Amino acid sequence: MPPASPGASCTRSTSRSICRAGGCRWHASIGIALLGDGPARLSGEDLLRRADLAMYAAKRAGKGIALAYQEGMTDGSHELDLRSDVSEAIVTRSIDVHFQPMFTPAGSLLGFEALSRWTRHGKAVPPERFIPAAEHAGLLRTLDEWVLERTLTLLATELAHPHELFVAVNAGMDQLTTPGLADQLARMLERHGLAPAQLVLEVPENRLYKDPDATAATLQGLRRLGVRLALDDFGVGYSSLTRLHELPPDIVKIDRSFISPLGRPGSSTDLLAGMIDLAHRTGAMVVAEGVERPEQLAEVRRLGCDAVQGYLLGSPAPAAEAVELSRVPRAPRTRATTPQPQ
Ligand code: G
Ligand code: MN
Repeated sequence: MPPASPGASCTRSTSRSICRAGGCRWHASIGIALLGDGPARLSGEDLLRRADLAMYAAKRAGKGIALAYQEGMTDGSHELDLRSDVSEAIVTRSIDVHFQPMFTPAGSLLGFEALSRWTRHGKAVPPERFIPAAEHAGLLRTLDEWVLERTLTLLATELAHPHELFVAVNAGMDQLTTPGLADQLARMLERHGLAPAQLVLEVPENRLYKDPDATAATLQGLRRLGVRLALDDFGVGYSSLTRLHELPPDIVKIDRSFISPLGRPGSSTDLLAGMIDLAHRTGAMVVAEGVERPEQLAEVRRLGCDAVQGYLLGSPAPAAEAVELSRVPRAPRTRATTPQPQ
């Protein structure tokens, strides 16, 4: 808290916590706003509003403390509005599912990653904002189920050559700790006439770290079913090697931060080559994420990645574009589980 300068006007806004039975405990949350901090003179009303915002921030920070107003403080109502809007969008199924293609380095289509997209008041809201809001609203599971259903429907009924392709969905923490997930997926896949290996569940390393026991049980169930598991954003989370050892995953998706320097003068490929080798030795198929430039594609091809994904080859796009892409004639291939790790 910045020290109050002598003579500065000071507005305080306080609140008390509830009085609990069995002994009253009072807390004061104090919000402080100073006059004369900024270039423009504040009105009394603005000064009080700032003190109020600082008080709300103090309450959210755990009560019983004093906080001085800082630029950008809000009363939290934006978050509540976002939560309520995303809840409505989920319940009314107005969250869109886009699909980003994955290819072999030689250019054959392998499958698509499903990514939820939400437009609010005409503007796209990034998933990093609306996914936590959905989680807070208790609706992340509903959203994940909707994305899964939409994705399996696309593969089974809309894409050309469905049995040669796979689809990947990003698994939420809720899903991974749900005991009946494997049974639920088995029923859905059967209903859509799809083989379990045609579904890939993408899990970032960090998520596995949060509740290892509960997730381990779910992952074993998925493995028995034959749904494939992809370790997402590989290389930037905790205990990458432990995950490779314990799971081991069917697919390793190398985080784009390892791909972006490729082809730049002086950039070394030693670490990436080692990661690819390590993943291959565990039997995994390796996907390079975030391929944006031709030099990167040339490098990941040279280093032996099995699949590529990124804006250079295709951005996440509405289902109609995925359907269009699936119709493009291509070299004959075997079934959806290709390419096999080398
Ligand atoms: O964590 P995960 O790999 O599932 O993240 C997928 C996200 O990455 C999506 O939001 C997608 O829009 C974004 N994305 C996909 N391809 C690229 C790319 O080539 N570059 C960058 N920077 N982001 C990408
Ligand atoms: Mn992913």
